[in-house]
Amino acid sequence: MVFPEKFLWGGATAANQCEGAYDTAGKGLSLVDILPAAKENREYALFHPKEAMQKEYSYYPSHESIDFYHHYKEDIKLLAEMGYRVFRMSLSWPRIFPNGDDAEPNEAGLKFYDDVFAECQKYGIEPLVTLNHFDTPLALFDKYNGWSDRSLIKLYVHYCETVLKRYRGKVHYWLTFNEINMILHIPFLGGGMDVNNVENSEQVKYQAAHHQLVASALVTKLAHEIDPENKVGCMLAAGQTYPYTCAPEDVFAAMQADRESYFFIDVQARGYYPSYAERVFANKDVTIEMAADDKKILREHTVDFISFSYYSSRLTSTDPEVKSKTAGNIFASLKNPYLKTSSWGWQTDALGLRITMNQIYDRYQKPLFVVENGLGEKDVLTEEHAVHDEYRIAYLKDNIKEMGEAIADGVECWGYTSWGCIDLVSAGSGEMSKRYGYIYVDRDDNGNGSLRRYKKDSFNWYTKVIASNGQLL
Ligand code: BGP
Repeated sequence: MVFPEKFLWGGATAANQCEGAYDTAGKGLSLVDILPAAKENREYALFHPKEAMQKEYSYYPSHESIDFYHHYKEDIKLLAEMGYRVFRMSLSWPRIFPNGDDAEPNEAGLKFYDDVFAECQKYGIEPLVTLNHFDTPLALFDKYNGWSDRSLIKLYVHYCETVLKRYRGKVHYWLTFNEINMILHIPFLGGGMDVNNVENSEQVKYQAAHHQLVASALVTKLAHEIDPENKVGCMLAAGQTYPYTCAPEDVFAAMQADRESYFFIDVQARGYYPSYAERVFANKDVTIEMAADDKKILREHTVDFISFSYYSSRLTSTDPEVKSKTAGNIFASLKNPYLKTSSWGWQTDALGLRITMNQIYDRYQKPLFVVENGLGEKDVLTEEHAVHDEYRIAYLKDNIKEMGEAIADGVECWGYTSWGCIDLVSAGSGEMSKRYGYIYVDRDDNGNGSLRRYKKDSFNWYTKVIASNGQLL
C-alpha cells in the first residue's frame, strides 16, 4: 500500500456536534440548538422546524455535547498522540456572528478558534476548516427562511471574509459547505429553511442551492485573494449508486440518482451548470433566478480540490416489487444483498469507496480529500476503562485499504479524516451512543456522564497506521 509521503492522516469533527457551550461567551443559537434528542421528536423537528419551535422539548444534545469548548487542549493533545497531520473541524457561524447579520463579529468567538488553532500548531497539526457544517445561525432561519433568500450570500461572505482574514496563515485548507447536496434532502440542516407550505419545494431548494453555489464561489475567490496559499474544497455526501439489476432502466435510474448529487460538484468544480440540469429543472418546474454576474462568478472561481463523505454505496431499482430498505441515513437506499449491515442498519462497502473515488476523479480530475468515513457503533467501556472496538478497526482497515487501491489506480488524494475521531453527538439521531471515535467520551444519551476521555483499541491501531503511513493496517 503506497500512500503519498505527505498524505494528510487525521480525523474529523463539527462544531455543533462536539463543542457544547451553546450560549457561552456571546454565542447565538444555531439551527441544531433547537433539535431535541428523542428520535421521533428530532425527526419531526428536522422536517417541520417552524412547528417544532412552538413546542417545548426537554433535552438538546448540542447544548453541552462533549464540551470540546472546555476540553480542546486535552482533546487535541490526544489527536497529536495518534500522530495526526490534519484535524478537520468546523467554525460555528453563530459563535462568531450570533445573529448572522451582525455588523461586527463576537470577539470572544473569534478568540476561541485562535486558541484552538494555536493548540494545533503546537503539535504541527494542519487544520482543515469547514465554514458551515449544519449550524447556520437560527436568527437567519427566523428572519429570512435561510438560504431561500439571496441576502444569505452577502451575510455568509461577510462571515467568511472575517475568518479568512483573522486566521490567515493559521489555516490553509477550507471547505465552504458540509455535504452541500444535503440541502435537497434535509433543507433545514443544509439550508436553514422550512419548505413546508410552499407552492413548489423543489423551486425553493434549487434556488437556495444556487445561492450557496454562488456564495461558495465568492468565498473561493476571497480565500485565494487573502492568502494565495489557501486551498478551497467543496464537500459532497458521496457514495456511488448501483443499479439493482443490469436492466437498462435500473442502470439509467442509478445514473440519474448520482447526477442529483454531482450536480453541485459539476458547478463547483467545472464552473457551470451541467447540460442535464435544464431538463431536470423543466421536469420539476424550477426556474433559477440569477443575478447578472452569477455565471461569471461561478465560472471564474472553481474549487481547488473535492472533498466528500463516504459511509456506503447506494442502490436503486425501478421495480416496485423491490422494497427491502436499509435503515441508513438520509440516503437510506435499497438493501444490497451482497453487503454486510452494521448494528445501526447502515451497510458497509469498502470497495464502494474505491469505486466512488475513481468515479469522482474521472469526472473532475481534481485532487480528492476523504473527509468523512467511519462506523457508528455502540461501544462498551469495560471496568478497566478499555473499549475493544475490533469491529471499528475492521471497517476502517477495509476502507483505508480500498482508498489505497484507488490511489494505486491513479487517483490523486490528499488525505483522510475519519469521522468523529473523538465520540460526539450523532447528526442524524442526536444520540451519543452512536460512536465513531478512537477516543471514548463518558457521556450517555441523556447527557449524563463524567465527560472523561478514554483511548479505545482503535486509538492504538490508528497510531500505527499513521506512523507507518498506511503500511501497517
Ligand atoms: C454526515 C455529517 C456528519 C456526521 C455523519 C454521520 O452526514 O456530515 O455531521 O454526523 O454524517 O452521521 P450520523 O451522525 O447521523 O451517524
